Amino acid sequence: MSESLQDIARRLVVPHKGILAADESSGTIKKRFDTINLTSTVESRRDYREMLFSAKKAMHDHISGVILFDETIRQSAKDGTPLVKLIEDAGSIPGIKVDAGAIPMVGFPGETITEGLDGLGKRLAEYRGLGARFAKWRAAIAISKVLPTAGATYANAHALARYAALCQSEGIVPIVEPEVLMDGVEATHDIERCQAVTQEVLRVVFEELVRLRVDLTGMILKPNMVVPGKDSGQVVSAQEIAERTVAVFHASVPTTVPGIAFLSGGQSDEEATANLSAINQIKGLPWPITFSFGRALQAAAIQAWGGKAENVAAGQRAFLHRCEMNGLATVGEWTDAKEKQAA
Ligand code: 5MM
Repeated sequence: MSESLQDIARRLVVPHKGILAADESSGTIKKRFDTINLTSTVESRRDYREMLFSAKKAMHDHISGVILFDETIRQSAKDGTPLVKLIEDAGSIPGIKVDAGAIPMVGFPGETITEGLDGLGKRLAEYRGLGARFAKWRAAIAISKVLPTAGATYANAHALARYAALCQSEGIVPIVEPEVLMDGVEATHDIERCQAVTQEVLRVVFEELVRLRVDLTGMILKPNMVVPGKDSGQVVSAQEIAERTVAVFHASVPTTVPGIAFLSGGQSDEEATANLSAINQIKGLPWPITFSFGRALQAAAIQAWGGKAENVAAGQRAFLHRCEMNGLATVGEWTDAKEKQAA
């Protein structure tokens, strides 16, 4: 018998584990490879993902699910093993990014709308056949003095809800990702503004999810943390970030949602881990709260690997270290001392 949406969702957010967002589209992975002077090809992308997914301890102990890009879900390792099987053999769940990216929204300067709904039902059925048990759709919301507008927030929330409903009808758990950007149009906003915008965006997203009859018990929310804009110059403690983020969730996220998994959004590796840990130190949270990091899980691994076969073990060690630190953060037990000691 196939697992229920609720079972899959619960498995994605078990303590000590979180989600690896390895769904960089071709343009994004090229940017990452540029930093190590590696040409992005079908083979180099495959080698990189194989390095991550075959990191046995990291994957088995700390990665509950992996978000893949269309190319990756169809690829096999050098020895012919499908990458999806590598993930499953580690006890992790394969997932798939199904949005087609964010494009400028007509009539809304500075804002974007995420595309990809046409034919989505059929694509989801195919991805399920390829092994995907959950999916992801990201909406990007920029902050400026006048943004976001109600129109763009609503349009993105509506698309997220249509996507989520389609996923559930295909037996796939939707990860709903409304990212309020820390480095958007101006990025000079303070943490208070990020808090207010995130709360309003989540309110509208849940309103649309309910309106379109999405089963809130069979989804995962992937939000941003409440942090100041990247160029604001504001310095805040992990504890303040944690308190403001949790306050937003209490105001906007129904307790029937089985779990929350953060994006890292351009924070440094250690900041993202420290903030996640501070959030999980808050008592009485009604949701399991974990990570669904892309950059904050991979940045060190990619540098240590450097695109060279002889550095696979070094890349996997760097990946394991971040996985272990974030695993501790899921139970509020990360400390700077553990970070330094393990490094
Ligand atoms: C890994 O990056 C994902 C894909 O980005 P593009 O479609 O732009 O190539 C991205 O959606 C990611 O899953 C989330 O934003 C979280 O990643 P970060 O790096 O913010 O933790």
